[in-house]
Amino acid sequence: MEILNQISEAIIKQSKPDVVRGLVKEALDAGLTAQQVLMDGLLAGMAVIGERFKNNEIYVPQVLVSARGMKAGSEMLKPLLASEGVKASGRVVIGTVKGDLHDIGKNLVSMMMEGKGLEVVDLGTDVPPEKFIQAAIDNNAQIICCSALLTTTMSEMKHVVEKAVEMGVRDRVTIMVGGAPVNENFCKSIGADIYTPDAASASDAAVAAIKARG
Ligand code: B1M
Repeated sequence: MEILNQISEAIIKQSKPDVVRGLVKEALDAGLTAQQVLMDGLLAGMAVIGERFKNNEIYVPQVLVSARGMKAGSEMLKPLLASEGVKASGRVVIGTVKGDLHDIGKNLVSMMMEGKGLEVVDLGTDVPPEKFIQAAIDNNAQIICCSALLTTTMSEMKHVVEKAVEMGVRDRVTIMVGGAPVNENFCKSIGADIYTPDAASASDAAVAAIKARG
């Protein structure tokens, strides 16, 4: 689909947020779903940026500009993703762990969860373990979601699990973990409850976990 390629190209070429917004609008007006625009337009472009960053073909400033375009586009999709979803009741506290400033994946998880009708309390980035736990207590949340994109920060997730034990709420919260360097084995090794590889499976797993809690 030509318009999806144009959206992906706009992200790759670091186009201004207004350009990305215009293309997203065009795609939606043409009848594409928010999910298609997200996956095959915005995320497809961001995947190319990730590869180029990895290969030192582009640097932090360029990645930041692409990330800004991605954010502008995905914010337009947020209400649509929500209305495409199914209502479910439950509350989730989400954040990127201490020392880590990556928030694009975390924001997607958050959006998909809202799309499933969950209430999401987003703590942002660089979130210390005690803040996750205190927010879960204050908001009476059933789930804590931790995102990490760096191998140097993923170990902070273990501290979140330990803090939940220390603050006496471990049995009251399901702790979910995710992000590029995280996997199932790591999840088990730190005593967290659920690992999912992407935003869609994270939102499904959160709904299932809340249902299982009754
Ligand atoms: Co950074 N960065 N970055 N970066 N960055 C990575 C992660 C890296 C892999 C690039 C590379 O070298 N190949 C590398 C990490 C290496 C490692 O640790 N193994 C890296 C590095 C090294 C760094 C810095 C240290 C660079 C520097 O300063 N020298 C620095 C660290 C800053 C800090 O956090 N303290 C840094 C900075 C940045 C920017 C600020 C420039 C920018 C972030 C902007 C922002 O987030 N607002 C940035 C970006 C954009 C990236 C890449 C290019 C893209 C990340 C992204 O947003 N992907 C990334 C390379 C890459 O991933 N290929 C890279 C798109 C996003 C949708 O995917 O976040 O993986 P992701 O989320 C996925 C899943 O992982 C999952 O769902 C999402 C999709 O559905 N998911 C969850 C995420 N959280 C989940 C939680 C869940 C479940 C699923 O449950 C709770």
